[in-house]
Amino acid sequence: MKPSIRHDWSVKEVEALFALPFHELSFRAQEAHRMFQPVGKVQLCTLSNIKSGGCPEDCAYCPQSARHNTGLQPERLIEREVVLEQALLAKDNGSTRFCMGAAWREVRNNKDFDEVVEMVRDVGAIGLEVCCTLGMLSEQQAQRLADAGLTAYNHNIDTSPEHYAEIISTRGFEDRLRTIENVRNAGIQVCSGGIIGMGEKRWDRARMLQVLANMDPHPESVPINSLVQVEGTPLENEEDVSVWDFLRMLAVARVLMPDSMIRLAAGRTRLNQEAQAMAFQLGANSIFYGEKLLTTGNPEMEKDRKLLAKLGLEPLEARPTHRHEIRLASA
Ligand code: SAM
Ligand code: DTB
Ligand code: SF4
Repeated sequence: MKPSIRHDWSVKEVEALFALPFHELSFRAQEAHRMFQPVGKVQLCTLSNIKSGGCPEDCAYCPQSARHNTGLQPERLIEREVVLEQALLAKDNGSTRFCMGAAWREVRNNKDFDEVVEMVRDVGAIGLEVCCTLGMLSEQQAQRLADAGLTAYNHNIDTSPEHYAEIISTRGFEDRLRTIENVRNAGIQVCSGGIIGMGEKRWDRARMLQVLANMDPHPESVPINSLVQVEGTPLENEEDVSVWDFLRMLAVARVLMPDSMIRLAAGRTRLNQEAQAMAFQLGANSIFYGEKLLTTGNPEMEKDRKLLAKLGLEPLEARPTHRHEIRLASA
């Protein structure tokens, strides 16, 4: 019998998981993985930065904030046709989820949003799962995206509520939770995770995972990023996260949220093939696939294909939102 999925974790319990001997934690994570996840499958998600740079928020990690001098040229929303071409290419390359990111503080009810809604329709129509990450969102805006067939919305809590103000001053942790709630209420899957390596303590990592794990239901996908230190951001001189800490974070996330996709997200270029193999063994079952994340690098697709083949892992099939479901949701 499957153990029940819990939503009542205390920080102490989560800290205790972090403190387990590595192989003990590894066993717990593999047990959870085997019980709840399809064996031997990895989800491949491709990112597209549909609106790059010039963001008014001051997120200390982010190269796209207008407040940091990273030399990134702010751009307008890219053309719908270009996005469709990128999505077709991603599909040809074996991706099953396409995620569109915009460097916005929040979504506004303007022409750009109308255009994004059409992009969601286009990407869904070619049979890919569609994800967006556009900043804060009202329930009505979430509903419009749901009606267009959006599979998931990415909105990370980024760090613990206690460490949040050290990283971002232009919005609060509660704002993040409100958007996640709006996404959930619109019937869209929630994709929410965070970043490690931003000067937080192990307690903050446990606390961040506790917040995610006590959501009911859990976010369907949980990206775990390790900070990419970008020159010109306030966090440019942070130390690299140790590979062991990255692996532990993924493993604890797997134990807490056995039914969710755990995504080995930013920072993968710093992991060698053996460390990535270990991440998959500990329960990570989703990656960003394609040579670029939003503005920074990601492993080459050819290398990823070889790695998956070597490990006998196969891409997870897409479960796109079907047209009839869209009609039912909007009825
Ligand atoms: N503007 C929207 C928002 O903040 O929700 C969407 C785009 S934002 C770039 C998406 C996520 O990327 C952030 O929440 C953060 O977790 C992650 N991210 C951004 N810069 C990063 C970096 N340098 N290293 C690791 N993760 C990063
Ligand atoms: C997430 O958790 N990581 C992705 C995606 N969601 C949008 C973004 C990572 C961005 C890394 C820095 C960059 O490339 O700009
Ligand atoms: Fe970057 Fe998003 Fe923060 Fe804007 S809101 S600075 S795009 S992470």
